[in-house]
Amino acid sequence: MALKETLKQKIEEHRPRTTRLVKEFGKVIIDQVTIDQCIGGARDIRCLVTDISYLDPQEGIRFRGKTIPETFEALPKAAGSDYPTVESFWYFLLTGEVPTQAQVDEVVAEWKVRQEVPQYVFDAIRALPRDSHPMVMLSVGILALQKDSKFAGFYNSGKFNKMTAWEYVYEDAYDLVARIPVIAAFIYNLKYKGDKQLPIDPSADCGANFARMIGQCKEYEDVARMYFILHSDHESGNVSAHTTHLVHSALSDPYYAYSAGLNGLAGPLHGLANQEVLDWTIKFQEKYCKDVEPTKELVTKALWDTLNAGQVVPGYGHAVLRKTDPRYTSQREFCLKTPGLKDDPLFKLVAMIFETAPGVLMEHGKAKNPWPNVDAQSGVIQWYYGLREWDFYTVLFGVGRALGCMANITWDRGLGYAIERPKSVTTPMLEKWAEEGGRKF
Ligand code: CMX
Repeated sequence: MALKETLKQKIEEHRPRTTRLVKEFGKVIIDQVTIDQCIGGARDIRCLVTDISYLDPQEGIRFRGKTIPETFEALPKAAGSDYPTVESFWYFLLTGEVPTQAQVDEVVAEWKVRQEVPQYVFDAIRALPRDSHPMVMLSVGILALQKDSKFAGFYNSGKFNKMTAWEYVYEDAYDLVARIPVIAAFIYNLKYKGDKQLPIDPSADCGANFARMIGQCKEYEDVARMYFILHSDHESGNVSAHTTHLVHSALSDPYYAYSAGLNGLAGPLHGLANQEVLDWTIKFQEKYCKDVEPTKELVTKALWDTLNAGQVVPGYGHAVLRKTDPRYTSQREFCLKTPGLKDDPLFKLVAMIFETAPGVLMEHGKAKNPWPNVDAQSGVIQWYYGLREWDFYTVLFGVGRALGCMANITWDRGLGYAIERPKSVTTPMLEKWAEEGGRKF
């Protein structure tokens, strides 16, 4: 069955479950909120729902119930590759079903039609100062696409219908995931390659096409596939996914929603951490290792210098995870099995930081999770393949994250989730409830 038909069936089968939960069990209590959660970033409060992915603090992410190795194992692979195509993963995220090769082929063919980016998007990005951060360019590019939003068109048509609204979100979402790699490649060539643009390869899948559009080698095709899949989704509470969900909950179309999500991803505590990791590591080399090989002692000193300066160690810690991020492990395994990369001095240094930083962070005693997250390992792979402009790394994250955010808001509309509107309280209220030992209901 074609992707949209499968999705339609899944959404229609799922709807009664959501309706029943709200109607019959709407008042069942599933969580409580403490003052530190209220002031401390709503950490751990169970008030979002998604079936696209789930993040276990110990185990890490599962996409549609599958761990990262299980996901890579289950999905049909790109021709001549050990990695699945991004297109097959898109089918899987949306439907929860592993597609057949024929279903993947259909998505690959449709993706090619959808990936054409209108000229006005490139013009809007070109009009920006060339030294704008590439995340600004990406966010502007996505927002520029809004003009032709099918969801906005449907809403404005006077025929808006809650039951079919998801179909228009799906159309925009699919266009967006197909176009964002092309926009990202355009930004790369504009900013770092003197605007020498490379054409779309109509014979290639998303990963291969991206590699070719940024002038990369054949091996990089798997890097792109792996990278976009690993960064796609991390349940709903992270800043980029949550922002996208929140903005779309006002029935803002997918372009408004994802442009906003990207602005959140651009924060150094979230997606920008991958650029910060490279910045930290290169500065470490320049400062401490001009004439000597890096050692654990030097790494320890540099980590303490960072912490004593009141800064965070980028790439370490997590709001939910309490173990090494399996997205880190997956990328590390890629490095270890890639000849050249496993002996690369920067990879060796990142490996040394991995051996050292958790102990330092434990001794420092603040971070609840001293282990590396996805961002600690991703930059070194890009660096090895010659993509050394590290302010571009968050753009790569943004291309991958689009898959999860767009799958999520398609389902948000399919299940008719409400506009998001949590309740605020005031400090005097908190002080009163604190003295009374809790709020009296
Ligand atoms: N280095 C130094 N201090 C850290 C730290 C780190 N890597 N991680 C957490 N801490 C500190 C926090 O800043 C906080 O300090 P204060 O009490 O002074 O405010 C304290 O430890 C407790 O924080 P936490 O509960 O362990 O972590 P949070 O849930 O508040 O924050 C995160 C999570 C990721 C923002 C934080 O670990 C961090 O800043 N890490 C470095 C940046 C990073 O790698 N971000 C990328 C995360 C993955 C992604 O989204 O891409």
